[in-house]
Amino acid sequence: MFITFEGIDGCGKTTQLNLLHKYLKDIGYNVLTTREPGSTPLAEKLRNVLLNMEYNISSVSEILMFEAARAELVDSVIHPAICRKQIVLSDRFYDSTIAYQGFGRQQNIDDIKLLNKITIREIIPNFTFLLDIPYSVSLERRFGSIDDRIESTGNAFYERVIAGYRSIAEEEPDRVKMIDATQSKEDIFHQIIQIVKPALPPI
Ligand code: T5A
Repeated sequence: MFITFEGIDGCGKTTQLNLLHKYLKDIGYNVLTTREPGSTPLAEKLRNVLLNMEYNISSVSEILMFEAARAELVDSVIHPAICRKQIVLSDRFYDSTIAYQGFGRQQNIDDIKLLNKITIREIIPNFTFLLDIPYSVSLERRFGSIDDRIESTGNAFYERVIAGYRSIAEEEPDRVKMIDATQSKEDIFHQIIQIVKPALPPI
């Protein structure tokens, strides 16, 4: 089983992923968590470049670096873990590139979908939890932390990313479950569990 968490920066992905990880481990599942970009030595190096304010990266290079990080992660971590029947939870996956680079940076979405198809090797999440918050809430939750290269892009960019995520959820309602993430952590987790529990494989 493969579950991904999506949404704009500060939406609470990591919080919910950690709660689900603990819940599944406590009831006896073998769970692996990953983050994008990252979770392999090369992908973590690409993450440092992608988020670093020092670099002025073209939109096309940015897409290709996110895709390269994803290809590394899928090949060396996610695919083998799924073959071992582990439950994999990922903090972001290919929807991020459609939302941020496609909608946010206004790059060609069909081209991104093709690149995603190449990198994911037919690994599609069983569920994707889209934690939906307004940009103002993202700013509140990130108050006091220093913006990285993506976070510094600004309001109009994030409004397009939010709209992009919502359209992905509308296109694929069976996979992408959109949750109002302005609710409490506990209420959000309760909704996630209600969806995940009936679909869990036997231990
Ligand atoms: N990116 C990534 C692309 O542009 N294209 C791509 O293809 C990919 C893969 C990666 C950046 O790269 C971009 C998107 C990103 O800009 P990241 O590692 O995913 O960055 O980091 P962020 O999205 O910035 O994630 P954060 O760790 O900042 O935020 P999370 O994980 O969404 O939120 P979390 O759980 O850390 O919570 C943030 C704060 O809010 C509180 C938490 O306690 C914490 O303080 N919080 C809540 N407060 C109130 N109510 C709730 N329900 C709360 N839930 C959490």
